[in-house]
Amino acid sequence: MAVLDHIDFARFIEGVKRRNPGQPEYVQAVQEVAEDIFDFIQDKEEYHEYQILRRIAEPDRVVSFRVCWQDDKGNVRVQRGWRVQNSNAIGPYKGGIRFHPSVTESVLKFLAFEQTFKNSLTGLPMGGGKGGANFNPKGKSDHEVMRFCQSFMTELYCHVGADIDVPAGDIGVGAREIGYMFGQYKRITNKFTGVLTGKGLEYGGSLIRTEATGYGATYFLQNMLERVGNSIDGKTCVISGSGNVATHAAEKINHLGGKVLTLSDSAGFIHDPDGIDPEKVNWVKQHKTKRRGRIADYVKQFKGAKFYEGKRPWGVKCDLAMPCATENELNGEDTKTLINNGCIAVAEGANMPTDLEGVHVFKSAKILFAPGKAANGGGVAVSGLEMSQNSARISWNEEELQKLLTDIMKGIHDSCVEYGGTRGSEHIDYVRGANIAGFKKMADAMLAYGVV
Ligand code: NDP
Ligand code: 2IT
Repeated sequence: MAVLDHIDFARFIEGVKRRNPGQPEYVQAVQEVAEDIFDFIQDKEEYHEYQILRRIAEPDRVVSFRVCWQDDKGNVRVQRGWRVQNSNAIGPYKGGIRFHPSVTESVLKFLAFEQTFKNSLTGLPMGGGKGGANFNPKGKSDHEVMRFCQSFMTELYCHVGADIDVPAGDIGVGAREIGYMFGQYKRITNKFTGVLTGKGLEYGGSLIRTEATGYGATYFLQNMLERVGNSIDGKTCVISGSGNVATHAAEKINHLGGKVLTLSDSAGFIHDPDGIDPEKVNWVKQHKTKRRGRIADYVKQFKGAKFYEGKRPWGVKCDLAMPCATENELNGEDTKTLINNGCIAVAEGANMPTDLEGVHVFKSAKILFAPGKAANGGGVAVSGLEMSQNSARISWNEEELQKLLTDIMKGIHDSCVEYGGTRGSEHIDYVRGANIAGFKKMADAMLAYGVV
């Protein structure tokens, strides 16, 4: 076979930018991974010959569609929906659905790209995908959300399936939305299959799926600390977000003896110096999911806490940090502030919450830094276990699932250690470890398929 010249890094990134105009989040995600992969594949001729990196930086397909729905006043509304099927090299496409006004093709492409590496790291047979719409669920009635979900699934159903592509939740998509979408899929196809994960327990959902991402990210943090003879016990932790991932991370930090100081939403953050204990976390969960309320209301409920409007929590002095809200919520300045304030470990519950400059700061400061694709893999891992249970038409108990989740998180941690170490140093570059370990499995499967 004719072999092209080894392309250099700058030319590769230029090409990615040229082929994806106006898609900064996607370019950022590819660049962060490529920085590590270039070095790894340097002397591995097959990966060059088969253009593995170039092929990975091009989604298998992107489907986009119009989603028409009617609001409660009878107005016709139009949204745009997408499903990005990034790679099914090691299993059916798998990844969440996001409903948020900020959703664009670039955001979903970056999420599907990250998801592919994350799913590979779990060790389960899942490819990577992501979907969503620029729909804002905030302020919408249950009936409006239901009509939107039904219309969205009416467009999506022909692209997904239990052995094809299995969506789940993400920002703005939780149990309620999954229920509406599953109901519509079943209605259209007359099939009861594991086409979605994160389902209710009454209709094929798995125990601990709801908790899995936040718990898993905290287990990862604990694994990193234990490796260097440290622990979460007695440490303070700053958390951003107040949704599914943030509240379950807060819950687990409390279980493991840590003290949670902050939570946030898109309007600002609350700082509670007394600690956001389990009872307070429960209140936040109820307030954000059942009442669809705002984090600012926390200060009316619990004395001693303060709300900082329009601000992020990274200036609060802490030992540990868990960004659990959204992408690019931590920049280079924020990462320096955390380090200067004595933060020793960061585990990303969100996807790509640290921007490229921030990643470089964490890497060169050599603190314990777990990227989202490693640390937040617990959610999709339990989704993978939900798929297995659905295929076998059985349900595992909580104890079995808890054990599987902790084992999978330890497995991801150990893969990062295997590929992220440097000879002669105790330090682990978890970003490099995750990128290389995630890449290798996928790349080797692609080699087995030849040029497809
Ligand atoms: P939720 O919708 O449950 O919560 C999202 C939280 O983040 C809310 O507090 C929300 O505030 C805040 N937020 C959302 N967008 C922004 C923004 N642009 N600026 C500031 N705050 C924002 O979502 P999840 O908890 O499920 O997801 C959080 C992160 O975790 C995302 O990056 C997601 O991709 C990632 N993730 C989720 C997994 C899961 O299983 N759910 C698995 C792995 C990763 P507000 O209420 O004001 O919108
Ligand atoms: O980013 C993620 O890993 C998720 N939103 C969960 C995906 C899934 O399929 O459970």
